Amino acid sequence: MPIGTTLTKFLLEEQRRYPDSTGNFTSLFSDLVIAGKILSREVNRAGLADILGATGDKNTHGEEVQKLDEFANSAIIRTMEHGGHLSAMASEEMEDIIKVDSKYPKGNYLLLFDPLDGSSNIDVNISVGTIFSIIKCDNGCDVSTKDFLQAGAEQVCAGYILYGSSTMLVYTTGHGVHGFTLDPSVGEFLLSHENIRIPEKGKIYSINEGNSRHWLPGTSMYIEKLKANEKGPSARYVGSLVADFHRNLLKGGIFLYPADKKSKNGKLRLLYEANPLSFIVEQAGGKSTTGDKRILDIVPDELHQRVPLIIGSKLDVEEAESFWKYQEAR
Ligand code: P6P
Repeated sequence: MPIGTTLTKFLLEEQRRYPDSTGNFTSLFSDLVIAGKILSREVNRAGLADILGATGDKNTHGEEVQKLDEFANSAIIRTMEHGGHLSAMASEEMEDIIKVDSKYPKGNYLLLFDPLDGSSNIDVNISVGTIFSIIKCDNGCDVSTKDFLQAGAEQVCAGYILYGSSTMLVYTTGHGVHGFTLDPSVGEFLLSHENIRIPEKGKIYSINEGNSRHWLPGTSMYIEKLKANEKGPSARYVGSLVADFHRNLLKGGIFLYPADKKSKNGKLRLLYEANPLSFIVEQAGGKSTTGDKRILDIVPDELHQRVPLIIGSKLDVEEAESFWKYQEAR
């Protein structure tokens, strides 16, 4: 498709590939795009509105809730709940699933999302992002938490919206990874990166070296090996998952948030962080693992479970995996 094609047109072209499609998914995705445009506006004016800073509340994980976090969470729920395509949603900001109110029609999709990942960076104007995952629910509208506990390989769609120097939406439905850049002057996401492929090997590694005192031996050995190499990679770590992932997706590289002595399952969440990014990276030719297991094969036990995440260029991830035999029992 030509550069500059609108996301709406791209989605309709995608839909035409399936003669028996109902258009439900396209409509669902279009609602999500509206939420992304709303969040882009708010994130880009956060410094002006009384929307910076923390609310003083804590989220389900005891983390400080930033005002924009709260706005993003409710904006997505409000935009998505009446479309008639979802039975329920799950948000990083909320302990329990959000069932679509009975006053609205329901559909057979479930939406999982991290409304504003990296939100601690908001006040210092560092890129943040929304991450989303769409799965099917088989039993119609009688949905419960267990319907969300599907392996990442079951995802219908995964994507993220990066609020950076420009706002980009990147997604996959299993037919490649495609990137769209928001043109605020027309209020449309325009095709800018069709069929993104991650380089097989990169020159960037991303890990919080401040945690090195907690690292297990395999992690330490791998990072030391990278550093010992004369032509080794550069370190790049924003502390905002979507920003670090997106840079590595386009340029090649590896992002690691491994299990360590302090966090036996790492920090990042399986269902609405690791799974969607893993679907994307595999569709782009990359790899995503816990160090021992393919992320997309993990059958979740709970909605907000954490998982170690090593994700990026295929050869880089495979090299990291070769060191995981040295990890002591956690
Ligand atoms: P640390 C942001 O809080 C986040 O969830 C991700 O966006 C980011 O990759 C990670 O945590 C950073 O965590 O412990 O390195 O500050």
